[in-house]
Amino acid sequence: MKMEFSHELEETVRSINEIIRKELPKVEGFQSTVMESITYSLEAGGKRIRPVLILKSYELYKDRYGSEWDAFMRPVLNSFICAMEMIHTASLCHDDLPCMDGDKYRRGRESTWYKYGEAMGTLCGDALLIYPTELTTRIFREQLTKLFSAGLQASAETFNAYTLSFVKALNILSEKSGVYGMLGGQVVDVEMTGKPLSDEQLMFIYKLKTGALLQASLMIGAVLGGATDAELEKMADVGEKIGVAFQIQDDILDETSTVEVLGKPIHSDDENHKTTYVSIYGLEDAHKEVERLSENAVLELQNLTEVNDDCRRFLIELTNMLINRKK
Ligand code: GRG
Repeated sequence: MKMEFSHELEETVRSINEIIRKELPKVEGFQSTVMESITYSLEAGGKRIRPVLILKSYELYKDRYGSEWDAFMRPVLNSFICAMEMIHTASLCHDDLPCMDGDKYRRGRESTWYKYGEAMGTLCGDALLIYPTELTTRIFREQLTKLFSAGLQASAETFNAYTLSFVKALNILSEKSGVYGMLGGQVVDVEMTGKPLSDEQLMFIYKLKTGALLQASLMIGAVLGGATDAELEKMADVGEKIGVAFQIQDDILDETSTVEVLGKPIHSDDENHKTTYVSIYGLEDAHKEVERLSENAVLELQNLTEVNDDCRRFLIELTNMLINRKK
């Protein structure tokens, strides 16, 4: 019997939280404060949208290559699930700093810098940015070591396929986080604060600042699941649309929601003199654009071929949920 979407999402998030908890660096040593702040930031109850996208886009493709592929890739996938949530959380830590938005509350509790001080808030973000490389490369190395020490004679072809998928995934994660991704979008956002934006500049910010990590999540799952380059392109398209829709919905919520529901300050765009889709086009057109982008993303998901139908259905429901989300 098929699980109801909301129940399946809850179960998926629960399993993702377990995966993340296992990989948190232990709170120990002279530098334990930074580990404590990492745990605090990561366990603050985010929605885990990006990890869910990684997991489900992996499951769209992974059946093609059988259980051997899955046995090798699953721990690698889990490391990317943690890595993505860490980088996302790093961006929230830095975004909340007094030199950026100066927000004191996030995810319903004190933001990291407000609880641990500005220096530790900065270092926590830095740590969450570099730990993903440490984690993903360690897990991949361990998987390769296991493969060889078990005496399994992986063919050169299999070895190359694993390695290529891993390198592509790490490359996507880095590129979409950095100057050609989230960070690049934030740079323009910071520089243009208080100034009018052209449509092109606004879309640049939305695609990069918010869209890049959501897009990267779908791409990383697909690449670890063994999708072809052409299929990867399609996931990139879907991800971009979901990403921009997600940010416009974020703008709508900043205007229409409450601190209690969002767990962070409202009207912050206005107070920070940010030009947003809502401030340019108004709420009604913003709603319409979120719907238009999501419908297009759903259409593209429906057109994917040779993918797992249950995962496709889940991703379509998730896309519909994101446009109607209240937080
Ligand atoms: C750390 C590489 C790096 C760069 C820092 C500060 C910064 C550059 C970027 C900020 C990017 C940013 C905060 C974009 C907003 C994206 C957004 C809408 C976040 C909210 O995501 P949700 O709703 O949050 O998924 P939860 O709390 O549910 O995880």
